[in-house]
Amino acid sequence: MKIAVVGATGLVGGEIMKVLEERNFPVTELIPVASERSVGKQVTFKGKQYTVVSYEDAIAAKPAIAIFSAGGSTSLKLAPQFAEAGITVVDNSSAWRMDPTKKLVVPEINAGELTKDDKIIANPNCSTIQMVVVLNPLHKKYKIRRVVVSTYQSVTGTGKAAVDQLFAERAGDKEAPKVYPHPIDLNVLPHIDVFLDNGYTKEEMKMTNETKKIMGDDSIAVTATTVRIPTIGGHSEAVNIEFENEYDLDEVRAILNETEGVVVQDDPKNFLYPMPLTAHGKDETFVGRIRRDESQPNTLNLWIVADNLRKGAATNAVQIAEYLVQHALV
Ligand code: A2P
Ligand code: 11C
Repeated sequence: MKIAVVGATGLVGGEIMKVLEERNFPVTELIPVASERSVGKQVTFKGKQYTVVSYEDAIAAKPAIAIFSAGGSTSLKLAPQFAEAGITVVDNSSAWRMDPTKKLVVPEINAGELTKDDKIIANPNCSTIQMVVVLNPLHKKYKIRRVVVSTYQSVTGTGKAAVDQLFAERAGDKEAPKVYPHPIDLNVLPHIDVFLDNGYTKEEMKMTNETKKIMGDDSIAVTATTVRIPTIGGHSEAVNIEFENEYDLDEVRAILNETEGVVVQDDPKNFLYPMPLTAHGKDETFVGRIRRDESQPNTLNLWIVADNLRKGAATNAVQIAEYLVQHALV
């Protein structure tokens, strides 16, 4: 199967090619696409060099699937052109997620909604994906009323330039180009994406709105504070969950232990809990620090970590593509 990767020279694009290779996705021809300035550059896939082409050449090559990770404005402009040519787009950007005519998919939760007619499929935001894979099985059992989440997000979520800023600052380079409005090394920024009129950031509202759409339940209240920290391995989240019904802590552990794609790491006495360093490069979502919120009934605290470039982006997108192939939807 011919597969295009749009944004192939970026951080997520590189990860998508790695994941396609590792999971042995049936790629017969890879078509890497990036901006005009990268056309002609080489990328490596399965030990072979591939030349980056323009989006026009990619459409002409008629891949079955195009996985996009080239930012929202590129997606808004190019995804419809690919779809029009009969190419199914799996899009990592925020461009189409809340469009009521597009599906927002985390395969473990709602891939069953996909049909042959879905030509642009949205991949959720990284911080949302890792949270919902843990919330969904608990919602099914105990019904979630409200979620309060604070995030600790990797600079890799911003892209290559942000990783460069962190390491340049660490090396003492004061002249290095800045993508954040403040230093990021030895600092914490309560600011991810742009500020909105309601005082929240766009990242915070993504967590609220995308969660309801993926889990198919508008009654779940979600409030978020999203924070950038100087780490690269993954995003971490402190999550407080209020259920409608009583829960049992051992049963919560058992449910999460059985949930596909979730790994419970919860042995604090032996200092075992999820961390970005240990989640880095992994496809699973890690959960630990599972404990009762003793301040009110039916409420649980836990800590979730995942590699935002993997399950938060590339892995989830490739899993959607796998589902399309396995169910003959492309
Ligand atoms: P390029 O390297 O040519 O700029 P990151 O988020 O890591 O910075 O990566 C963004 C990715 O999106 C890169 O591969 C970048 O290509 C690609 N990209 C940016 N603008 C466009 C565009 N107009 N058309 C196709 N790809 C684009
Ligand atoms: C971050 N979550 O960590 C963002 C990156 O909507 O796909 C992904 C932005 C998005 O900065």
